[in-house]
Amino acid sequence: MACAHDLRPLDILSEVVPTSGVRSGIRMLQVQGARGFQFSASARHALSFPASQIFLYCDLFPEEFSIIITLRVLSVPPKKNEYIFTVMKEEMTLGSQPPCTKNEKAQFWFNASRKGLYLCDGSAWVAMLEVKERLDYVEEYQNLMTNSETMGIEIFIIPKVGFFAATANRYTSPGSAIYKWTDGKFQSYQNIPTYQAQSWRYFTIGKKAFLAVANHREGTSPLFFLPAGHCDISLIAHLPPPSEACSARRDIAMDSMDGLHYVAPQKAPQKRDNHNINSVIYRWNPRTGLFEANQTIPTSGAYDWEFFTVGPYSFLVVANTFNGTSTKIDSHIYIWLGGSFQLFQSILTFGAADWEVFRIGDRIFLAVANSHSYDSGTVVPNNYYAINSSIYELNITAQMFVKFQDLLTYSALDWEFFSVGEDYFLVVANSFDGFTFSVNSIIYRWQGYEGFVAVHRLPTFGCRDWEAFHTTAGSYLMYSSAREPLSKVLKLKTV
Ligand SMILES: [Ca+2]
Ligand SMILES: [Ca+2]
Repeated sequence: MACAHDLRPLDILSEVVPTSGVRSGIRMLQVQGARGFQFSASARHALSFPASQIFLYCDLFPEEFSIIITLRVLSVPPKKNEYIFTVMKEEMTLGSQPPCTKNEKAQFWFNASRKGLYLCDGSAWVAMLEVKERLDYVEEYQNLMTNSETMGIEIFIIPKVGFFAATANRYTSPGSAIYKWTDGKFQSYQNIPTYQAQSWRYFTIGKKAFLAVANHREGTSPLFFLPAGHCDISLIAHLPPPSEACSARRDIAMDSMDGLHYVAPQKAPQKRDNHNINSVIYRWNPRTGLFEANQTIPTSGAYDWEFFTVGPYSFLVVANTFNGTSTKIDSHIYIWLGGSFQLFQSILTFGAADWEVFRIGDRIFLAVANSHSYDSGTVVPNNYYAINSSIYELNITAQMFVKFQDLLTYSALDWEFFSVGEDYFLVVANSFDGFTFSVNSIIYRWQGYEGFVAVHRLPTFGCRDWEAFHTTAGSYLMYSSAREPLSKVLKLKTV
């Protein structure tokens, strides 16, 4: 934007303040030698004027914001009506996020969707002015007919290629699907044969990108490799080796520690009723380019693995669902010590289906989705499914997670944490209330001392998984259904 030469000398106060003066909203301040006018925040619209009054020949200047530059001059001669204006830099870009490297240093970028002005500091865009958005309501945005019922969604970005969603679908043919975000919607991109797929994980090791799928029945959990710069998915490995057939995997956790990388699908049970089996931690061998078994961990119907770090420490948490007689069993948190994961803490869970790790400021939380409360040895409860799911907070002094809050859920299968503007939210996948799969999933807002408070009730059917994602056009939630071949994208409308 080359507007600097179009600037004319301007007395900004005469533009803002009517000749008759203003009665409120403006007052003069003097701090040592500097004198200025302070505009009250509530009256700022009354005191604003169109930017076109300054930028006479510039159509590009967005109406949504103004630039105010105040120069403090230490010694000002009395009664001198002079104001100095300058446009700091002539370059500005609109549209989606441009690169910010040394070449773009000191350039501006106006993000139209977030109504923010950003300055490139040579490596990252620094917010100069940002309208803080607040979640207003949720709107149905896209109905995505899926290949079959969908157990899990993974949303990922391949740099320079785009935005993708992988759905883990029930039926082998046509298998699971990859969708690409095109013209503001997810559109079919590729089908991949899977066997009652439970979940996908996208991860990178160095410059290599991978997609791993957890197959529930039959065969192995394949690992796919995505060559940099495009999305031609090619199979590179099977985990575990095909000899260990008849698997019951639910999930794969993938993260890096100390430059090493691990993947933890659940190992095959030998009998259908044997739920207590070892899960395997795989370690990436950069020399062979393959994952190799590193450690086994006893699990009971492990549904979900989550990896997280706290300062220099690495943790792995597993959601144990069922030991063959009861869902009221311990789920375990492990800490990485001396080359393997060691038990850190056990937490009683009720058919735990998911752990979600999230941070608010410097506080660290773990939320568990409890799916059902069943024990073959006790009296049948009124309802197996209307039970509490719990949030735990890490107490650094006590070196343990301590219960923070209970929330009533209906066969909860997934938690997803997300933020909008300065607010934090959790959405829970409620799947079944004991009678019907038509149950509301709930968005909770973080309200500090009150904890999480329900703010939105979203009708869902057999809800299995929630994912949150942001594009330059806004923020979205997507959910999958384990009961019908329909996933939905919802748009978060903000004010
Ligand atoms: Ca999880
Ligand atoms: Ca999820």
